[in-house]
Order: sequence, then C-alpha cells, then structure tokens
Amino acid sequence: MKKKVVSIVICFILCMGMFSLKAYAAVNLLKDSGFEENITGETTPRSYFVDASEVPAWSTSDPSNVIEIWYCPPGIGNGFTPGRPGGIEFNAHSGDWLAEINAHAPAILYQTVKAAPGALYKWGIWHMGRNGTDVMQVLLGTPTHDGSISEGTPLNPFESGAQVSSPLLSDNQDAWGPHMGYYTLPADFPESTMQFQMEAVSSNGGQTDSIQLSMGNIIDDAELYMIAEPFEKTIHVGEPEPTDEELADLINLDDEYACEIDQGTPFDGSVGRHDVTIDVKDADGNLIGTINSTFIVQSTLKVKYVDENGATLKDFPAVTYESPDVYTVTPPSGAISFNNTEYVYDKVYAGSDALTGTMDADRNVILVLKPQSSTISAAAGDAENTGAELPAAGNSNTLNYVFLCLIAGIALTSGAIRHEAHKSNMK
Ligand SMILES: [Ca+2]
Ligand SMILES: [Ca+2]
Repeated sequence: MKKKVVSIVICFILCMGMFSLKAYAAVNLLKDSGFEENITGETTPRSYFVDASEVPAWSTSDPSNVIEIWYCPPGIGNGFTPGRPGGIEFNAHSGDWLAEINAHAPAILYQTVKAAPGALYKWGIWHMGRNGTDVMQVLLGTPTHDGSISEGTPLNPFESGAQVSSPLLSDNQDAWGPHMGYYTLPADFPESTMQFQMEAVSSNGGQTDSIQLSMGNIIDDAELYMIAEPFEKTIHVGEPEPTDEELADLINLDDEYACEIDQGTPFDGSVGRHDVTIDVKDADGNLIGTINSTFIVQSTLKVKYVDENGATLKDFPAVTYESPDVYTVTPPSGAISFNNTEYVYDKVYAGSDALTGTMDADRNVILVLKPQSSTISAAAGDAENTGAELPAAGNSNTLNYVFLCLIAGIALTSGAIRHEAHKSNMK
C-alpha cells in the first residue's frame, strides 16, 4: 500500500513537471484583420473609398493611396448590394466591414510585421467573388514592393528575394471561401520586417483588365501567425535528449501542433554543436514545416590539488568546453605554499582523470601534493603567489594557457587566444 502511495506521489510530481511546460497560443500578427477598426465613423450600408490613413492598420500601393471598404453587417437586409450585375447582397464575414483588394486600380493591400528568420508562419484569409469567380493571391516576404503592377499577371512583387506566394485562391460570390497555408521564412532572410500582401489576380471569371481588377476580390479576416521559431540551446553533456514536449517549449510551438527531431538529423548528445531539424506537424500528423535549431553540448574540466590524505588544498575554477578538444593539465614543477607548508607534486590521485585526454566528457583531474623537504622548501619560494616557478613544458599554446590560468587561479574569461571560441559564454 505504501508503495502505491509513493508511486502516485511520484506520478503526480512527474505530471506536474509535464504540465508546467509553457502553454503557447499564437496571436494574429495582423492588426485590424477584419477592417472593423477603421475610423470612418460610417454606418450606412455601402462601399467607401477612403484614404489609407482611415484604415490605420493597412497600407496600399494604390497610386492614390485609397482603400475600399464596405459597411455591410451580417443578416439579410443589413448588407450592401453593389450597383453592378447580379444584385447580390453582401455581408461581412466578421463584424460589419469587409474590404476589396483594389479600390480604383490594381494594387497590393498589405501590412508590415516584424520578421523572425527561420520561423514557421501560418497565414489565412476569407475570400469571395463579386461579379463572378474572382482569383487572388497572398504573398509573404520582403517589404520591397516596387509599386509596379502588371494587369492580370499573377505577380511576385518580391523581386529581390526568395519569397513565396500562395496558390491561386478562387471563389465565386455564393459564399465566403476560407483559405490557409504555412510558410517558413528563410533563415537568412535579410530584413527585420516582412510583409503580408494580398493581390487581385483576376475578376469575374478570369478578366484581367484594370477596370475589372478594380472590382471584386472581396476579403475579410486576414491572419498571420508565427507558430514556431528556431532556438539555440546550451546543455551539459550527459543530459537526456529533450522530449518532444520540451522541444515544443523550445520552439514556442502553438498548442495545436506537435513536433519531433527529424530522423535525418539525430541528436546524439556528444560534446559540440549540433544542428537539428525539427519537424512540425498539424493535429492530423501532416508535416507542415521544419525548424532548424541548434544544441550546444558542453563539458567541464575541473582541477584540484589535494594532500596525501585527500584533503583539498586548492580548487581551481572550472573550464567549460564546447567541443571535444584535447586537454592537458601540467603539474607544478616547483614548490607551492599552503598553510605555511611547502608542497610539491607527487602523483595523480586515485580515481582522477588522466593529466591529458579529450573533453568528450566531464573531466576531474586531481593532483596529490606532498610536503616538501625543509632544505628544498627554503629555496623554492612561493610559486603560487609569485608565478616564478611556472613550468615551460606543455603540448601546445592552448594547454600552457590553461595551465597558467590554473596556477594563477583565475577564470578563463578573456584573451585573444584561439581557445576562447570553445568556451562557454560564462554569463
Ligand atoms: Ca470584418
Ligand atoms: Ca474596387
């Protein structure tokens, strides 16, 4: 019975640990996604051509800087019936307002948001035809739109970068069409911001002249979510591989998705830098994107002096490695004073790591010092304090440097030496 209680307590603690992971729900990066926050103050069902400043969240490449929005609350008789063939009453998908991509001329309707290179995004839009079947595209990427629009040509306005456009999104005037997709911003994306753009491709059954393009492609409820982002994580050698739940926490994964390390980039936990690819899957298990991230696995070199009874004489600051380098600890060649007694090196302590080896694991090097005979002691001085007895021997500059620092009892935190790149940040 007692065992059972203990098991339940342990399970509870483990479960608490599991649920303590950060819950993360992505937020829409687009402001005023449904055009409700315009400042026109209008309440009559009809269309309005307004300066973009009256729809503050949105921008347009329209030469006149005009955005077209319609006031058309849901419900029969509340909507707006454009004065064109069809006589169809339109209602907003959400709230009271919707927009047409183009006002009087072909243009791009867009927002600029902060860019997170390497991050996985989800975009979404509700779309409807006006006089027939209309076709649009969502474009994501570099904010370098040059303002030139070719009539009716599916555009990639991101001429200067490797960006993405959605498939052609096609809907008639019978119902709102929901559309969504995923996009991973390149890790080397050069800008600090990116744009979410909407473009009319054709109107009313494939017509592409500027008059037709300026009518149709009705939209509402634009969405752009960042659902996962890359990380660089430092861990210690021997720590277990992160669980999928911990990985999800590291990439700030939206709660509705799952992730795992791709089998093509297994994580073996050895000392060094490990780039891993993390597969992100939707609720149905479909791969929707990958996140490239990095684990840095560290090891630690600790050195100490003990006397013949194993009592500590000096404990040196630990040195951290981020690659499996060769280390060498050089014993003191002269006498060292502790508690008014002169000591000299005797041997490596039983159970100590060797004086030299590789940092593919934590290393603890323990040197036994024994009291020096009185005649030698008088001549040797105090090497610890003066540094006068430092040995010249060593297998490389790096190792001499490590030794010097160990003797001086200082942390390895600076210095223009090649070894520095392998050490921890020591924050
Ligand atoms: Ca709306
Ligand atoms: Ca229009």
